Amino acid sequence: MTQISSYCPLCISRCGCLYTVGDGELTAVAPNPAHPTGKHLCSKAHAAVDLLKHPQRILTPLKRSNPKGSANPGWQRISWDEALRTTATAMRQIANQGGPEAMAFCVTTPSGTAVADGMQWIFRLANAFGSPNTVWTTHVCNWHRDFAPQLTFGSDIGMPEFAATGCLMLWGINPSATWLAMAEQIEQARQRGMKLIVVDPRSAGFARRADVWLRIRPGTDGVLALALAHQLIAQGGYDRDFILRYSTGAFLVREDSSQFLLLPDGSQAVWDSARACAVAAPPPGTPGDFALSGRFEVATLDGPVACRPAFDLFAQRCADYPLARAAQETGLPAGQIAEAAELLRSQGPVSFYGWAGLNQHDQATQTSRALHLLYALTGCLDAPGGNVFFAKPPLRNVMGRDLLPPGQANKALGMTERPLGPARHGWIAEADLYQAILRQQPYAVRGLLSFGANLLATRANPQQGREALQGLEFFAHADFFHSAMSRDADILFPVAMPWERSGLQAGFFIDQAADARVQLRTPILPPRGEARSDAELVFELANRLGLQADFFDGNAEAGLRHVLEPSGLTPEGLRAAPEGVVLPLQTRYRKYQDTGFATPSGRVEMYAEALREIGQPPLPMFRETQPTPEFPLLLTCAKLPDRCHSQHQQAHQSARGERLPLIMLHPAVAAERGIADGAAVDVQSPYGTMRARAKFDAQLDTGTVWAHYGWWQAVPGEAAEMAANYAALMGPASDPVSGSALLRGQFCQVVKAPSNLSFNA
Ligand SMILES: Nc1nc2c(c(=O)[nH]1)N[C@H]1C(S)=C(S)[C@@H](COP(=O)(O)OP(=O)(O)OC[C@H]3O[C@@H](n4cnc5c(=O)[nH]c(N)nc54)[C@H](O)[C@@H]3O)O[C@H]1N2
Ligand SMILES: Nc1nc2c(c(=O)[nH]1)N[C@H]1C(S)=C(S)[C@@H](COP(=O)(O)OP(=O)(O)OC[C@H]3O[C@@H](n4cnc5c(=O)[nH]c(N)nc54)[C@H](O)[C@@H]3O)O[C@H]1N2
Ligand code: SF4
Ligand SMILES: [Mo]
Repeated sequence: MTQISSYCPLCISRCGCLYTVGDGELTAVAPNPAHPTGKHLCSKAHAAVDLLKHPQRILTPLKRSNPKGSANPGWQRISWDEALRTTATAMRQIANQGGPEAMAFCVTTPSGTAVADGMQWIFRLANAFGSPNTVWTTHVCNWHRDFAPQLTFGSDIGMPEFAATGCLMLWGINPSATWLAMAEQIEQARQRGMKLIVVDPRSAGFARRADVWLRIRPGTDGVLALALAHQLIAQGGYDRDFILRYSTGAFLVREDSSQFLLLPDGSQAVWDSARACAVAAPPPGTPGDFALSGRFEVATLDGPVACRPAFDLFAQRCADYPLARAAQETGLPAGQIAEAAELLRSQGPVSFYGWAGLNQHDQATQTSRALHLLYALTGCLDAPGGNVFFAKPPLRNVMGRDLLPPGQANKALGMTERPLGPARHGWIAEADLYQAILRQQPYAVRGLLSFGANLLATRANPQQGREALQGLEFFAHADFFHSAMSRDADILFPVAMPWERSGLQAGFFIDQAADARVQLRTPILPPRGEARSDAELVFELANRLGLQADFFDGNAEAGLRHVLEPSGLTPEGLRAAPEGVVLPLQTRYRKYQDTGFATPSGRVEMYAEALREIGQPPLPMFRETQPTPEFPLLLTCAKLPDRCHSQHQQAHQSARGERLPLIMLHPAVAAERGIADGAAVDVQSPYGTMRARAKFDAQLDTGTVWAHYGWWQAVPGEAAEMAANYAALMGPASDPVSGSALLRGQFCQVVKAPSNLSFNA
């Protein structure tokens, strides 16, 4: 028996752990309390023992022998050589005929899998090949946490400094199920008295124990953020000095054009109240008592122009949501909104974290803007106890955007429609891929190489997705298991499981000490069968495609050395310290005081000119959505502790038989429809139907239901594939800036399923 210090790579939490190996098998997984993320493990970590030896694993390369669309692809074993040769030949042929952009790539999520082990190399392959089209998860996952805040802060949202924060807002994240190491930090902070506000439609995790649990109506988070901001502004409970010195709040906006007023020298203007005139905005950080409210006539070369400071316009927008209106739109008691505002005002330093609950909506850009502007009012960004940008291990990025030939980047699908969205980075949405395959719009995509992902279970419109995958000229998929997606592949590559390959984790996020740790996970077992890691597959393909010069001539170790080099670390050094190396990194607070914010103005962008320039509202604005008699309930979803998305059911199958998705509804909602607890129901939306089992949840609002997602298999008693697929309820709605797909906040109806249906799970 050997015990190996490592970390569980299966989700964002990256929990420090100890693997016990004996007789060529993984026998146990235990927490490693000495590791900064090692206090707890979840059932998924322990499932490794079963997953590794699971009989359904793909263990050799396979090719189909039956036509696409057949229920049985007729998989035939082939050699690695044949699989690689066929794939490289098809890729070259497609690029020769339609340009490299006709070949798309796809990668699963690094937050809910261990694909991070090879992800940078996968992106590098797409770039070196010349394709700007990689379907990723960011638009349904982390865009509004990591990229949308660039519109306001010029950065991501950082990380709450849990140990010092006075009041934390958990907004659309449930770390008790999705990020155990973060939940532990919150737990400790609670014990020392940190206040906690939770915004979530469900009573889950910390919602049950928060000082204020705001049981929001799904999709109305932006309204709540503006209403809270209004309370802070009306009561003077915001950091005026920060807003003046470090935001564009004082910048004058012209009433006639809604643009910033520019002085003849091109600089933005602020109103100097003492001199009663517009003056050039000083560099960020300069003290000065400029107007934040009021309407001013400014003399320009073209005559007088009426202007208001951006902050005044923002404050007006917030004032559109007094408590009564906000309560009505969000479904929250007015008193609770006021209570939350009072905590923000009086219990700072304030920090916040939001994730998937804010990301899967068609108004997500405006929602994130509203939340980030609310947070800017606190002045706590990058301040002690606020959301801090910890010092990170300095590693080299090898995604290889610089390898993409000139002119290719702008061809990314979705770039024209959403120039500020993920397409800028070469990340495309499945909806755009389907369109390009099925309608050749804006051009034909004919090939796909996919590293995991299960688009038909995790993205809207799986029916169209199925058609699109079947319409591909060539499709190769790399995975551990067969899935809804793999069924239509031409070639399947067997992927080594995380415990059979190495991975590098540079930073464990949750505080500075954790974030300074660099750990190299080494394989604890050899790969089963002929499985190989994603990185090996990439390096092999790069070789066959003649791209070896971009891949260290096939030497992955040289690649790792190159990644580590700026940090002074080496592969040998990391292998000798399996528990990781902690770099001597120090947090520097309020770095913006030296460098400004990485926005066009160098300040927090209160008024987003970048949005105005693409025809979007520069200040947060929301459309109210109303239920109809046909579809009266708002449907949302959440992650489950024992699975990630559509994964891990193999572990459950062996442990306790097939499970069925549940839909949670208030007992009164069920009673109105004659639905008993545990009964089979059909969830209906304008786009499709999902069969599920009803479960009562008296904590829910009577207008809200939530359901499990990620099921695509045929349901017992109901042969059709997709019959229990949440994704089938979702339509084409998406955010106009980010392409964030609407997976939450869909209006639906729940009815009893036909009575002849037998559920046996
Ligand atoms: N309704 C609804 N839909 C959602 C969400 C939601 O909350 N509600 N969440 C969204 C979010 S946040 C995300 S990130 C996406 C995830 O979307 P996907 O990535 O499409 O989802 P998964 O079901 O996790 O699919 C992972 C697939 O990759 C395989 N895999 C796992 N690890 C590896 C690896 O290391 N290498 C390779 N080659 N394959 C691997 C798995 O076996 C599985 O088949 O789903 C989104 N979809
Ligand atoms: N166990 C487990 N852990 C995971 C994953 C997993 O699939 N399973 N996936 C990983 C990945 S890829 C991701 S992105 C993270 C995501 O981690 P989280 O953000 O925690 O994920 P979710 O549970 O999807 O959503 C968080 C909360 O948002 C709430 N919510 C739903 N609709 C709304 C809404 O309209 N407004 C608000 N304010 N809240 C809403 C849900 O009830 C839920 O409690 O988790 C990672 N960790
Ligand atoms: S929360 Fe569970 S799956 Fe995620 S890293 Fe920790 S043990 Fe692994
Ligand atoms: Mo995600």
